[in-house]
Amino acid sequence: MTHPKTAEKMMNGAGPIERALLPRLVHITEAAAIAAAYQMGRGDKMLADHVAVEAMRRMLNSLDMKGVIKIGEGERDEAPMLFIGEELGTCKGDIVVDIAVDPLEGTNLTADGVPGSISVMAMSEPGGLFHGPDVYMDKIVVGPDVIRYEKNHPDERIDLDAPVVHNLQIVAKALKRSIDEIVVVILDRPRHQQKIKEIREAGARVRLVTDGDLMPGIATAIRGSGIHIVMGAGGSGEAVLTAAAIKILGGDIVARLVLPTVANGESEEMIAREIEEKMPRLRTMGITEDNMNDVLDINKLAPGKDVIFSATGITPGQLLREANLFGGGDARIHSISMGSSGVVQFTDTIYVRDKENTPLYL
Ligand code: VTB
Repeated sequence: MTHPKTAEKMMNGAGPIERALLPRLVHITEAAAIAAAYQMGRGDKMLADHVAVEAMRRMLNSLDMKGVIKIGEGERDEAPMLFIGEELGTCKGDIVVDIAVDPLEGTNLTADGVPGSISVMAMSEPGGLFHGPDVYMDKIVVGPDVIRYEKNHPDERIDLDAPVVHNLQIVAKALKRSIDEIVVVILDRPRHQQKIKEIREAGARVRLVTDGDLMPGIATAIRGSGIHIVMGAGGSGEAVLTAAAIKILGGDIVARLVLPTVANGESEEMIAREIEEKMPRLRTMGITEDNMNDVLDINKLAPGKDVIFSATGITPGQLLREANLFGGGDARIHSISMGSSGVVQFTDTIYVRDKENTPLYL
């Protein structure tokens, strides 16, 4: 039998962005993660974020491309770098990309030296990633088994507006297990109290995270991670980054924009102030009071055909090991990167400058 040449066909079918930039992308999140790892546990989240941002920006500017930040560290006037609209790259060649970054996802986690922080980014052709405002998205993230189940049962779909138990039932049936055996990840916030109660009443097990529900979202698509569904409202940028990865991995995400003051149950006055502050800008993005509550599916969140994604561990996580630092800047670092062709790489990279003193071991 001749072999099916699957890998060759996938590699040759990759889009221009994936071909040119996926191998570089992982080095960008590695550089940011190493920079942040040096600030791990120092209790200074601003500093940890700052060095990660600087490293990511330096690396992005070395790429032969014309890129623009669509999801970044904030608006131009509030973020000195990697602000929304910032243009990056050498502008050499004809690659043009939209960029979504979170140089340090989990600033508190890094500052406290506790698990779950990563450096993460995605790129696509222009228009390939949802260009949303920096508010929250309420969301549900599930793996490919659920997609397969939904295809075979068109009346049963993951639904943001359905009771929690409805969604847990679908995940349980898709994974051929009972709800008791399902693990839900959700951010530990007062705004999620009711949802957490409903999840527990439905019988599922809950893993509360203080920060960082992006990697857990990706973990729903990876068997053996022990995470089956992610629920709850978190940063909208993180939700788009999750969508980019989960689309490549064949899972699903449904989401809806929500203002933080609304999600966190703040006073009418605070809500009114946030609306006044943010709506003008939201309108420039095509988001109005009328369509703000629309459900965003994966094709809205990550419509791109040539999407690439990379995440590197800083502190230990479910999928990624922590960044190990050796003397003089040498480091060993663990990443997941992937592209629309379907290639998914786990890379265990060792930067060995000092070959005599940095031993390589398996
Ligand atoms: C979420 C989470 C992030 O911020 O976006 C959260 O995914 C936002 O919620 O990892 P709060 O405003 O309640 O913190 C993080 O925890 C940090 O970016």
